[in-house]
Amino acid sequence: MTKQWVYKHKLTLGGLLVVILAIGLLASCDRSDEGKTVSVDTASGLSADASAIAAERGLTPENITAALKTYVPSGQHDEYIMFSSGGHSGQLLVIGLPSMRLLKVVGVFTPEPWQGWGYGAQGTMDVLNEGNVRGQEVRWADTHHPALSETGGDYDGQWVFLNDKANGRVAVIDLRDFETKQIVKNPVALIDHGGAMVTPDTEWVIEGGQYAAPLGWEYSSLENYAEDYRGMVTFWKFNRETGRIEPENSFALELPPYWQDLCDAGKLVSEGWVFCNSFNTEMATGGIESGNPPFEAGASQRDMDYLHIINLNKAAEVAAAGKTMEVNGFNVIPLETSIAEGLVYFAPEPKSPHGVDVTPGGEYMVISGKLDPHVTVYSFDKIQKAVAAGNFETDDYGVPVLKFEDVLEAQIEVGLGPLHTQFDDKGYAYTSLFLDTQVARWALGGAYGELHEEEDWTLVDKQDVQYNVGHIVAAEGDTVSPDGKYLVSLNKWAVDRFQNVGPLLPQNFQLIDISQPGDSLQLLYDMPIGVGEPHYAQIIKADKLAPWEVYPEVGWNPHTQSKDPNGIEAGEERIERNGNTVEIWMTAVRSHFTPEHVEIKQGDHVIWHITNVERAYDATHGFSLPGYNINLSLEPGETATFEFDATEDGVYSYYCTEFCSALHLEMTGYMLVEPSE
Ligand code: K7E
Ligand code: CUA
Repeated sequence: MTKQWVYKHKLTLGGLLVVILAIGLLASCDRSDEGKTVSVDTASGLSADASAIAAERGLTPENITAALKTYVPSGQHDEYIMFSSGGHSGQLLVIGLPSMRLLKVVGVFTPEPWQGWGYGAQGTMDVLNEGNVRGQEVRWADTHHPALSETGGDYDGQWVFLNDKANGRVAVIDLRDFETKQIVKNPVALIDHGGAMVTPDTEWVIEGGQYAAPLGWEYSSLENYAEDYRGMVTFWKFNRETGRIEPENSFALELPPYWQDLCDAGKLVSEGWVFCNSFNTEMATGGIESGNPPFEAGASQRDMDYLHIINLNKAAEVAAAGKTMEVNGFNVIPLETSIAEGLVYFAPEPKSPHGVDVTPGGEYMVISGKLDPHVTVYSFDKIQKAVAAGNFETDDYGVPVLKFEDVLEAQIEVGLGPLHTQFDDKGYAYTSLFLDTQVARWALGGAYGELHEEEDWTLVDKQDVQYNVGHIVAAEGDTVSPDGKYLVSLNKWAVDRFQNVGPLLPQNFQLIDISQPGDSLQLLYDMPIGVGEPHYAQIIKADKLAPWEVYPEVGWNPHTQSKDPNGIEAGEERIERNGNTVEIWMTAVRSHFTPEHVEIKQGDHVIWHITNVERAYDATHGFSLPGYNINLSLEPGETATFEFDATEDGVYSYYCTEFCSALHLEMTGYMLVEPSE
């Protein structure tokens, strides 16, 4: 029977591998392996045991090769790490490749109890409060695009940035401890989309807008759309020394009220420039209920929208020279200044575009029009020549519009609903096709033509995915030196791929082997994502990450990344009262808190510091104070502080929420709040 299932299937690469394996093993049937006798099935090359398992489970040769390519044995680590947006969860997902194992869900915009993110610990509350919107505590996010920090256009494994489309925010996550350090709220726009993307040395974090509104989202009637509503793109200045975005050194560009979509930074030959898509250049304002065309029709009437071509280096000079206006205290370069200084050019792009992706060398910008079956490739060199020649018309706002034929390099028919493009090391590009629910592999031209055998700018292969892919992401796929090897398809629909879990289904991440040239794409693995709808992800070589095993010193404050003045050593524990304020310095170690009794009075204000004095890898303690909504995660060396008013009297058991030792249940204490009467 094993013979049957090898030859029943056409000899794919996977099948070939099995056969090669068989030939290798034929030589030693019943060979002795570490003293054990292994009998080998001569047809499949698998041991008799493995053949029996494969037969029992109905696995095809393709299944078996996929399993061999993705299985990571216990104790071994993945070769790549994928950082994925957590969608509506507001978090960042960390996933190992090729195993597709979920390693962590990092708390970012949304409280996360296990990490003690947003449950009392001062630093975490401070960061979440930075993300408040005009005083509203916004505690969810629609995260779309994570961006790994780069040095010289390559991921350097130091930071990740993540945007929140819903409330126009950007977060900074430090990869020394995988914790969020900062959230900035965009002062100019309530909503964003084209973020976060970084420039090749992470000097700037790009946050493009989306649905136009008056700057600062001030009120104005939709009748005044063309005059009062505006688009924007913001450039956040990132300080690598402090690991923080500096709002005072950041700026935005005022743009026409087209709906800016994704952006990408130029690199190498196009470094210093930024490219953003737009749609709804029709400036449709909807109103189906009043007999107007609905948004989706009104916003897709024109054949062409505008690729925004931005001279970021020059814009930074103009901003530094103070040629800005202030919107909510934030520097904005007015549109007329941008036009006068030559900061912004447009190029026509078909048709309701979505993704813009710059090739690894920075020579080409690949655009996908959602309603156009082609990808359109622009040449940076031609853009520069067209700008220099001054051969352009202007849009209604006076922005120069370069001629399509002057800047076009190629158009490749890839299929229906193209969205996003990624690159590999073999001169191929990959474009997601939402409507065809496929991933297209196509051959780049120019300098990349030497890397592959196919004709330049031609379609090479298509891989079915399940179902309706949004973004795709290739290993190191946004860098100047992509690795190829793996591609993940971030599918919007799962339908029948997994056990039915009710009407709300997970999304489906599918791992695809892109290591071989030609029409060889192979689907390897499905990973359900049940915590929100991720949009984009980036994949970094795991050995570029060097996070701490424990915090550098006992008494470490993760939010300042330095020793906390209230961090203590064992033996320094104490409780001090000053009027109505009680301050506690506590330590945690296996398997006790010191002190174990905290006696206070109703109405006291309590300031409580806890230091985990452990130096052992993975010796984390939790701290829960029920009734006061406190939960901390105290990683080895960490000091955390929380404050509260003891409004309620009673007996409160605080306890460790991490199963840290055999006597973990005994790691507890009493807080006694004596009634004030
Ligand atoms: Cu296409 Cu926000 Cu990048 Cu979703 S976006 S898919
Ligand atoms: Cu410490 Cu459980």
